Amino acid sequence: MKYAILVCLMFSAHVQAGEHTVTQKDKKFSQTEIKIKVGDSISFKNDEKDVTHNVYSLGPTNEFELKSQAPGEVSKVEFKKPGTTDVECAIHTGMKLKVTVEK
Ligand SMILES: [Cu+2]
Repeated sequence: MKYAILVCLMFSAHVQAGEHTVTQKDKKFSQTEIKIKVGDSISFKNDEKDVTHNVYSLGPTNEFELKSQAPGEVSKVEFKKPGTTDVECAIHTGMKLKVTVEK
C-alpha cells in the first residue's frame, strides 16, 4: 500500500514538469514552434559538427541567453511565465523559434 502511494506521487511529479528538447542543426532549430506548459523546460542542444550558436530570447516573456554554445553542448531553460517567447541566435539571424507557454 505504501509503495502504491509512492509510485503515484512520483508519477504526478513527473507529469507536472515536462522536458522538451530542441536541437540546432544546419543553422536551424529542429522546429519553428513549440507549445509547452508553465514550469516545463527545454534543453537546447547544439547538434552541429563545427558551428557555434548563441541562443537567446528578448521575450516578451521568459527572457534568457545561453551565451556561446559549442557543438555538442546542451543548455536547459525553465519557462516560468505564461506567454510567448521569441528565441533567436545572435550569430545566425535566420534562426527563429517561437515558444508558447500555456498555464
Ligand atoms: Cu546560430
